[in-house]
Amino acid sequence: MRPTVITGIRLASMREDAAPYGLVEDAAVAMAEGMIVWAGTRSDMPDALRSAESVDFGGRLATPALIDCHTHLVFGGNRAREFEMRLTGASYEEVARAGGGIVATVSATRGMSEDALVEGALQRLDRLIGEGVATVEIKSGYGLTVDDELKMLRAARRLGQCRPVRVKTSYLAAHAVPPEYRGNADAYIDEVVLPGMEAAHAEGLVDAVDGFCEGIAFSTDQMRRVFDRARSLGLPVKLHAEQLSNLGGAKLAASCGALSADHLEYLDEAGVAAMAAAGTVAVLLPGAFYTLRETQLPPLAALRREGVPIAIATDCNPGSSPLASLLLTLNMACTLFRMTPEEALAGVTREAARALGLSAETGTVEAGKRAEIAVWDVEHPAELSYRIGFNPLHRRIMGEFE
Ligand code: DI6
Ligand code: FE
Repeated sequence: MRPTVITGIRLASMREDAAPYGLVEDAAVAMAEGMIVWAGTRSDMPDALRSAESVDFGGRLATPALIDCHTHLVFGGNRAREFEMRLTGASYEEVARAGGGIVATVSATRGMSEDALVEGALQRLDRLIGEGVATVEIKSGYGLTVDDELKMLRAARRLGQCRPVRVKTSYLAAHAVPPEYRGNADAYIDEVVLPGMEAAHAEGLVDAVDGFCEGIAFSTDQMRRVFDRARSLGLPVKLHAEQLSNLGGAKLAASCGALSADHLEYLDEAGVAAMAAAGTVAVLLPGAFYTLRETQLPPLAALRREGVPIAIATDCNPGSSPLASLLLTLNMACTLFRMTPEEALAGVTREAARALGLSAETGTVEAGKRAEIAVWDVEHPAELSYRIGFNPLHRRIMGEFE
């Protein structure tokens, strides 16, 4: 197939070896068969590409297409009522203990068909795609029976067929203890989480295994049992850790070679060191921090000092982060966490790809990666983080350029 070259772009390739932003003025990117075959300064372009068909973008900014590496995009109902309760004083944990919270979404999700779940999630997925997202991770975790977890994962897989987007699934049956197992988390793991994992894996529905390690959810010992089974099936693991308290979840995750540990407001030095040693990505979720009015900041200085890769994501879910905008997430990461716009953009491109085990395929604009590029009506990449409620996407390129 003949290559196509895009020109008239300022390129923020986000290559790690080319700070800041991997910026290239007057750049060109050549693609063929869905792959980037060459990227760089236009005047350096090999002669063979000069006669290729080219499209001029009039000086716009090109970045890697965005990656939302932590979402709960598939769910039933909404939790506006709980939002009201929290505004009159109840905490997230109190709502959860009173049978609301995650469990409320579980009953709504159990009551919905796979088709209805797909339809509901498409609304949110289309918002993300409309902001240049090409890859989205989607978790189960609101079914909490074998059949309902499978239903959620099938819905997630179907989303990737309904739209030109890459979906990576995470099996999150260890998200909450359902009411029928209240006080009996170990039995829930034995009777639902582990057999459900085997069934979902056998159907090709699982790209990674996740859990929620927290006082209102599962202990590190319980998560270790879940991770041991995941690893025996050859599945990568990740964990919601240190979101509301410090149970040492990140350390456990790192010791299991986790792709990522997510949330991390209460992460301590030992957890940071364990993640650094294991190469586990820190996925920070400013939408949940904002919604829960958390005041404990994730330990950014320590993460930076130890060289832990940092990604950010929407955590789109009906309770703690009803957020379907990755651009707003960039702004929140900068304003709330004091991340730099460059770190934030890396967090939804290169580092988000790393958090999903996709570094070889996507996350930067360079030869050998998939042709997944976002073209923006902005001059400088910091503008993507700076504005609030503004979507400057001009064009999203996903594989083939038509
Ligand atoms: N932490 C979160 O922030 C989400 N899940 C989790 O483990 C919240 C899910 C919800 O409230 O529905
Ligand atoms: Fe989450």
